[in-house]
Amino acid sequence: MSTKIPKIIPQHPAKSGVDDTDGTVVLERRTLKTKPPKLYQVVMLNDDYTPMEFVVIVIQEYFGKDLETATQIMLKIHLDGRGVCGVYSRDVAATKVSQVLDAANKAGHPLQCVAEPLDS
Ligand code: TYC
Repeated sequence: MSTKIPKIIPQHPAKSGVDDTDGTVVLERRTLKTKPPKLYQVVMLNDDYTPMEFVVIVIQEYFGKDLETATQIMLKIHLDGRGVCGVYSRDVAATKVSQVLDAANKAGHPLQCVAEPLDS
């Protein structure tokens, strides 16, 4: 007695499904849709102790802002409690956070920043 084993035909994923022509079935379906990577904003937080000049230097150094823009961001953080320094992919945002926290720790300042996912 012989058992009939359905043949698996490699197909273009978008065309996966039942092949009516010879009765064989494609068992695997892969989607072609790739979503753009999630973005993260690096948010810096205010505190009462970190010098304004230090925050401005950090924003210039790690977020590529010029002096005027860095000063505006620092003042926004000082007044509102928080401010966005930049928007990046997850890994880059995490690296920026580490760099800022490292620099702040080494200088003995309590400056904090976090990466927050953006809705996409
Ligand atoms: N509030 C601080 C001060 O008055 C300045 C400051 C600004 C600290 C932004 C942190 O993320 C910060 N010295």
